[in-house]
Amino acid sequence: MAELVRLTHHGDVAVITIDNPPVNALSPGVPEGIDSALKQAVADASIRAVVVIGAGSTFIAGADIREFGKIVAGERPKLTLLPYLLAIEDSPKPVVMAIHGQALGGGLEVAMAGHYRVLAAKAQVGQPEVKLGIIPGAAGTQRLPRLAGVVKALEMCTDGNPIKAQEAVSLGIADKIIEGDLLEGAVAFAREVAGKPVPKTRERNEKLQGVAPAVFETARAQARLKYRGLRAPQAAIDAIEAATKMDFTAGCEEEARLFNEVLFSSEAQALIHSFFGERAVGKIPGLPKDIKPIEIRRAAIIGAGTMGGGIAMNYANAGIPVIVKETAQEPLDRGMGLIRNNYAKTVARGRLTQEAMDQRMALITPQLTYDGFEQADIITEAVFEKMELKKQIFGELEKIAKPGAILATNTSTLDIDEIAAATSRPTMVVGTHFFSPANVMKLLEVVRGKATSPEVITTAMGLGKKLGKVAVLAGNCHGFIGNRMLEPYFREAQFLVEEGASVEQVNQAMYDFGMAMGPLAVDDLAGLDIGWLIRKARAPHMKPGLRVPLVADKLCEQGRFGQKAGRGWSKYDENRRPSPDPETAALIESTARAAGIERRVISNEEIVDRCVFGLINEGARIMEDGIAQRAVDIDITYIYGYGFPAWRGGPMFYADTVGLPKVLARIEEFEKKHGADLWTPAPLLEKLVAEGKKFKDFDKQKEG
Ligand code: ZOZ
Ligand code: NAD
Repeated sequence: MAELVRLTHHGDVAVITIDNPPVNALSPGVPEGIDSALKQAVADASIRAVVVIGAGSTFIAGADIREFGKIVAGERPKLTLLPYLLAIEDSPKPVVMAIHGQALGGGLEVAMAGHYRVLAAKAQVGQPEVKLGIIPGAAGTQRLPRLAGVVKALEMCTDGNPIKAQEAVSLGIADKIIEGDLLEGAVAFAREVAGKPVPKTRERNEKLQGVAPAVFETARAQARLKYRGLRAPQAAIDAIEAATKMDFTAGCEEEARLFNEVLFSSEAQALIHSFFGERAVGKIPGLPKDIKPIEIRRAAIIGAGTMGGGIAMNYANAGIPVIVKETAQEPLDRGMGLIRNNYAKTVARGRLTQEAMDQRMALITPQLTYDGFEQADIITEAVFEKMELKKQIFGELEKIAKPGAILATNTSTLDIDEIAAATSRPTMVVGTHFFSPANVMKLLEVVRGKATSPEVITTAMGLGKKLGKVAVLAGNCHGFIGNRMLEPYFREAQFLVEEGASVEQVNQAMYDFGMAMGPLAVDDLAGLDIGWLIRKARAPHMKPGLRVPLVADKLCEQGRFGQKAGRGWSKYDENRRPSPDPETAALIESTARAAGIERRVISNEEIVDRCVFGLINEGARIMEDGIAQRAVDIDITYIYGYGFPAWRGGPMFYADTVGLPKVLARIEEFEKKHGADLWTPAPLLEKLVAEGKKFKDFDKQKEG
């Protein structure tokens, strides 16, 4: 195995290089390696200063996140990074940290233990631990406020976002930006400071003085709002407050106590699962590794509605020219107007320059013809959700698209194979299911048909990354992964109101569980007419006598299509603020009474269990059917596409956390009460329970 840490001499400067690909994480052996190299450098009389640098594309991306799971499982002792960092700071010879790429988490903690920090112009530094449900554990909460000030440290440790080199220098986190060769610049800098007394971050207390207690109270209140239900941001604030109240050693002890508390939390396990899950979904078992993706230089979209417009923005944002075709001038103008408005809002918020907006708008060509489609590498259909229309369009595309162009559909439910059969090139057909609003939502569900070629699958998955999305691969069935699971979720939400819960109670219970919005609020936002159309199309295929929700169709018959109509499950004012709608409540009651449904008091626990266990049971079937490759694919789909709380790890991880025997028992209870048609436990769930296994064991087996 290659050495994790190397020591070389550049004249009178020692250079310690960390070489632990891909991101120089502080895996076992790295801190020890730095320590031993430093000891050698200090003992060497020919050396006057030390530079620490990362090999490859980055400095240090933090602790090795894989180790955390082992610590929690009791397979590894606690990490002890702090003593090594104290040794760096206590070095009598100056230690210059030379940072390119990222210094994140433990990486920034290592950097702050050095006496100086120099940065490459594109470097970034940050304390992203909260995103993993933990806090800095090697004095980050004690050293960062000493360098950057308490307010900035609070911001960086609670939002977890990195900052750029220039800001790091102006805040005092780093000393200077090196233009040109970083190592050369760092060595020259080290020579300049050699022989001078070494500044120690832990002894710099000026920025800790006179901080009003209100600063922490405000930070806590903001974090409660912004990071609903999360403990780690609060713990990070506690640790930074400790830095202002205790000496450095006591502050570090307090930080370690808080670090251990959060490390063992279910929030941290879930967020760490999400971190690796987000990366795991890109790995597709069974696809040859050496496939060359098709290069996407030009794109075209059919339909400039809600989705077509958002998808066009994705391409423009990635610098890819895109044509948008409509049937008539009016919808085309409306679509382009929406795109322009969306960009203008971002400019007004200061998140985009006018110049960048103009460049992006210039990449989008609106038109009523197929002109230029023959040059597109990918054509995405985003017209109404009607099979006949989609087939007609794919038939037309066949004649226009160049050979080798990907023919994608944004359908949310329809059969990809049936659409593909409308062309003579089914291998080129794929579902690229964007989520609304497509310019914002991070999920891209890539749907493979039975004929979709490996090149097309690989390209579509890679396209997700190019467009800044997380792409998950799904198989072809009604609703694929995400919307198929949504069916029992929405169904139960509606049954619950028919059985006596109020619309507000159902929404609030699911919001309190952690969902971004309650299910009936989502329905109102998306538009009740969408589900109505789908239900009408599916009605002939439904099992006769099966209990179906009764109220949604009635709301639609009255034109209560949700937010856009000002009324749906709730009432909406001109600012789209909801309030309870007595007319809806009366309609629910009369409908339930007429259907002979007994109304009763329903607990929030029942609401959560029926909605979430409905999702989980269908998720297990989806795994069994091979529609989802792994449980983690479902988790990531739900976190990024449906507002499932990442700190619960996604529905399948949540089921593992609750315990599959408990989940099964509750589903069996629902089966007895509400019938086998709706609640028969998924055979995979029963099998895993019988074997004493979890969904995550299923994933391990899949990965071999
Ligand atoms: O990978 C991106 C990133 O953001 N990584 C995570 C950074 C982070 O969260 N760091 C904080 C870690 S926690 C910490 O450091 C706690 C702490 O305070 C230490 C305290 C010690 C304990 C004291 C106890 C008392 C990054 C921006 C770096 C790179 O992005 P890219 O898009 O270029 O690449 P990715 O994300 O695809 O990553 C490439 C491969 O590297 C794996 N990886 C990344 N960061 C890792 C890591 N593996 C372990 N540990 C990390 N910190 C990543 O999973 C991916 O692997 P493959 O197998 O999918 O290729
Ligand atoms: P929409 O009604 O907002 O837009 C559809 C657009 O397609 C309209 O502007 C219409 O004029 C245009 N159109 C119809 N026939 C056309 C043709 N032959 N040529 C060119 N343009 C044509 O619909 P939407 O919400 O954008 O949905 C589009 C697709 O995306 C559907 O398949 C839908 O199921 C799917 N989808 C929608 C959402 C959502 O939340 N809205 C989310 C994911 C997927």
